[in-house]
Amino acid sequence: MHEALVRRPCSRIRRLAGNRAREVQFTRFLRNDRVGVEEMARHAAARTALRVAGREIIVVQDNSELVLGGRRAKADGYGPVGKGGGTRGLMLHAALALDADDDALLGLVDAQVWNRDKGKVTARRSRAIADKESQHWLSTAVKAGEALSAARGITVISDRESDIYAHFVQRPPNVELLVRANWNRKIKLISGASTSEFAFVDSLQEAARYSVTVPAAPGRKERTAELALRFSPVTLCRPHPIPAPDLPKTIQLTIVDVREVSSTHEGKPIHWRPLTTHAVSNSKQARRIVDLYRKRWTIEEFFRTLKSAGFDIEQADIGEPEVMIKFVAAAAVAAVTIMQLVRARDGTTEEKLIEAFDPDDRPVLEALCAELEGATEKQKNPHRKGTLAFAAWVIARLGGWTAYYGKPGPLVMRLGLEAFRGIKYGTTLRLKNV
Ligand SMILES: [Mn+2]
Repeated sequence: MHEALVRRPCSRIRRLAGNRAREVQFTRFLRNDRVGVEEMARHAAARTALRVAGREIIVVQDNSELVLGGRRAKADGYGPVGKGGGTRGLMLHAALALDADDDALLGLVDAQVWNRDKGKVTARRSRAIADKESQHWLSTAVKAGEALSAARGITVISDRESDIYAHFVQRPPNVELLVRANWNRKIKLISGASTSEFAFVDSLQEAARYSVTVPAAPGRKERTAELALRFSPVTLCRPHPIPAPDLPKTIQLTIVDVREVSSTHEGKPIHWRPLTTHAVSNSKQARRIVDLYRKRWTIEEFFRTLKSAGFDIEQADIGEPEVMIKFVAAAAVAAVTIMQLVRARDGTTEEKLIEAFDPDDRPVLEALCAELEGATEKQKNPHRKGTLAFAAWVIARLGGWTAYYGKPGPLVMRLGLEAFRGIKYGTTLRLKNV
């Protein structure tokens, strides 16, 4: 299944399957009760776990809505997504592991896919949904702690949606958290008095200033931003109404505040207040917290790969939510491999081939490389054997990239993997003398 997903450039199941017999086979696979999302996610996390030993790991987690349609999707039984309740689809919660030092993408840690229940959307109901869905942040942190226990350290990073008191107090002992603050919580001062979190941060002395390059984004040019840094330990008070009476009354965290000063651009200036369980005692450490938080964008890139460039998951034509849920999970696993190849293509990260391939793939990739290389320097694989960049060059060439123009993207990588799996399957057959 995973192979077929990375092989086919379109997620419509009929085309994915290729022919009627395979369509039946696929649908049977997806309908099979024993193949659940949980099992697929656990399997992927176990593969990721093989790569984390002794490394400093960050796990970036986030939610994404998969919009599948309006009235017809509703009739098929898909729950509400997006604002207004007019659109229907599924929810995906995913987490990826990265090396904190060299940013290498190591694999999927968790994927949860669900269909919101189909009742009327009322304020009270959306509150209940929010409470239930907040559990995904907590359970991903638990899974990360279990699956990646061989790591030297684990920091789980997430955006403002996950600023949940229970998230901080119930984290596993081997997991640090880094969460962008969302709520202006009550905090306790050393004097015993209390104040609000954001007013407290505003009153802190600037600890340092530094400049960063903010990359271009849709509707925004690249720019240099000057940032002012503040940080302090804080004691957060348990929110009211008490979410769960057994939670401790306070928790000690560190708050870092980074804000853009001397802003000349028109957009909103940067202002983040990351909360973390890491201790921070100087501005260098505070800056590292901000730099770690910026690595969260990888999970956004992952959702983009899944939705557009790679898989067009939102165009999938599957009328049964239960089947679609499994399809999304399988596509999530495959999308990580595509991203690993796209990221490795420039050869700047020194990632090894085994971060994304099986050991027996290596001789096949090297044999293919020899065949694909041309006479000119430009047509030679510039990367060292055994690196993921070497594999990415081969896969991109197989996917139709000429080595002359541009850089291969997710679609080329998918086509290349399709070809590679086909060739490898062929060589396996030959070796077995079939
Ligand atoms: Mn989010």
